[in-house]
Amino acid sequence: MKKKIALLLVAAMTVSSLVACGSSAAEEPAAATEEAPAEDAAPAEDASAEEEEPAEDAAPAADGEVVTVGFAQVGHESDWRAANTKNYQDTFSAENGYELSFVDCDNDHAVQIETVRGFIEQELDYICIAPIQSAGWDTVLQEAQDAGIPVLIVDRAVDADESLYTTALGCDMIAEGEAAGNWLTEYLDGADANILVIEGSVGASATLGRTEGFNNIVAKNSNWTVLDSQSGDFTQAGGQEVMESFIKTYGAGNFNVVVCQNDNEAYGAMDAMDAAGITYGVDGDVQIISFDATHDGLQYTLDGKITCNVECNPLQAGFAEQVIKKLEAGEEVDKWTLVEDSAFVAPGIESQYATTMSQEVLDGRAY
Ligand code: GYE
Repeated sequence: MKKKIALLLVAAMTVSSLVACGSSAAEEPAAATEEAPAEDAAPAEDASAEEEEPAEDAAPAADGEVVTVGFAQVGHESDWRAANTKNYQDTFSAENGYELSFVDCDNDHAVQIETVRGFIEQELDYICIAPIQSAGWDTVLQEAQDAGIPVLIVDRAVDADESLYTTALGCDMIAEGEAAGNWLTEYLDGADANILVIEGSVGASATLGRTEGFNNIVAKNSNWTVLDSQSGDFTQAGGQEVMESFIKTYGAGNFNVVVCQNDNEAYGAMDAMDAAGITYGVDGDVQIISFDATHDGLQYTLDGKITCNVECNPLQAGFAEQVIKKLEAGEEVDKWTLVEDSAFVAPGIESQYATTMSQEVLDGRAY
């Protein structure tokens, strides 16, 4: 059924040449099919896609054929990523009528591009890309389009022209950054802020968006200073390293807010502050803001160590499957699907922007 869809798509996009199928694809992808990426993948019972829109139709392919899907995943840098990977593997399973070629691109843009070329070469039915960085996609997206393979940009965004891909889905990263800033404005209630930011991976839309959104709110608070902003690469080790260097440079007592652009970085930052004897959390000298709101991140929020945790829902595969089912049925799909998220604050804090953490909220966390 791949060819059928391919031809339909190429026709719909009025792309001039049909003979470009196969394109200039280079080598095999880095790996294929069910490569296990993360050491700490979420346990099976955590993987239920209960926050997703349910996929109603039974069989994905009307003609009963297996639908082949390539997923060029970012890597295995975080708990969020592990939950996202597991969700894709569970959703695009053989039992559900799919053959998933999963490739962990280990946070390497060049590997990710070659992986997509490999998928094109294999003539897969659909390609999902979670872009490591937002720049540098035009050429390979054009190659996929020339080959008539629908591309779903998932989780993070690309800055390519939207005519080069079929659909995009994910959280609104700028809104997440603004949510963090709005909560801080409310919480500080006019008090000064000396802020250190541990950013995510350089060039990732999750990093760019969260930074831009937070800075939009910083600009509205003349008594806030961002002392420094450095990448911790979305990893715990990166978060710890950056925090250690911040502590050396700025010294304890000279900052009162640390923004970590994901939970794993926050764990590393907490380790660094523990080692330096700096107190943090609702009763400490430093307030930590984190992003993702994974199960462990929310445990720290419930414990009052992370004061505010802005959610990003990793259970996104159901949205991708819905798009694929629609395309299989010859239906039109939206260009953009927003995966909604919210925010959580430590017990004792009331916020118009966030839910106050409780054991019940934590128990209901699926990832
Ligand atoms: O916040 C981080 C992961 O792209 C939203 O990537 C995702 C981010 C997430 O490594 O933990």
